[in-house]
Amino acid sequence: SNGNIVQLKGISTHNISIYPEYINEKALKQFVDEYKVSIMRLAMYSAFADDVKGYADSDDEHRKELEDYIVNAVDMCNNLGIYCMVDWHILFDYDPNMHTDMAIRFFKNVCPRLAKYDNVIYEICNEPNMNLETQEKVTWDMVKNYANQVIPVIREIKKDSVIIVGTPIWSQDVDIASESPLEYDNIMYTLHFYAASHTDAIRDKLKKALNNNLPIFVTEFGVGHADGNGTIDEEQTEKWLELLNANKISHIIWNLSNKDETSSIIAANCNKYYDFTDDDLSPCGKYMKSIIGRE
Ligand code: IDC
Repeated sequence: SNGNIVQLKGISTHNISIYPEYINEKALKQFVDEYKVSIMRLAMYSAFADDVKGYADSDDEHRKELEDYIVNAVDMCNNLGIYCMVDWHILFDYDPNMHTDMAIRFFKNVCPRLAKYDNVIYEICNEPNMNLETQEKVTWDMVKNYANQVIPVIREIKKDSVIIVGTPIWSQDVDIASESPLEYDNIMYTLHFYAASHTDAIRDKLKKALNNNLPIFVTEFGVGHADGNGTIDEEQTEKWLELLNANKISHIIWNLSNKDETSSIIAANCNKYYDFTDDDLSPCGKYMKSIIGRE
């Protein structure tokens, strides 16, 4: 808002319905003070995943719990002076248009409650992707159709908040979005990468989008494989970070949990929710500290 260039770096939760405990004041304070985090992302799955219902296929009680959780998390982040990203995390509901009504309901409920905060960034569809049975892909026009219905709902309450829109496929086609951006102010576009899976070809998409002046936010990245597991690819991660940091592109690492998979930053045998020592961090978590902490 002051014309300064800002690059945010932070951590994404895993599914907040499964791992809610990690968002607490003590943990957040450590992330800010020690890890130098300037943004937290709240991944609220919109639909069923990992045996747990999402917002759209849940009941009203759970929906209210999720809304309260998000408001509380934004408040905690605000008290610590950091940003908080509210992520409508579509995934197995691959087309955002599948749950437009529910997304509108969600944003209509939470935006008024968050209106007094200036640290909120809205991400309206994590990763548009494809019907795995028919291989039919969600197009950028389909995403725009959804965005054109949801953005006005947020705008009605918060005129100038940053709103981030996912891109096809699994938030990689920023080049396509850059050829036909949305017609609103303060919109950014999502690029996601998992370093062991996504390399030069996706970086080329990013470069093309940057050449077309598309504002990009890497709202999720992994240092391992796209399935959240696999080995850490430090060489490719460093190539990505070089590109992101040279262009001051904000980025958020996946994920804050102790799930037994490569992308979790907490070691699988650690059952703490705060006061983490370096031994409590997984290899990804240790790498995370160096990624976020570097100048
Ligand atoms: C993965 C989690 C994994 C979980 C799966 C389904 O790491 O534990 O079982 O989701 O819920 C994404 C998604 C993100 C994925 C992640 C890794 O945004 O939800 O998390 N990933 O597969 N896009 C590319 C990779």
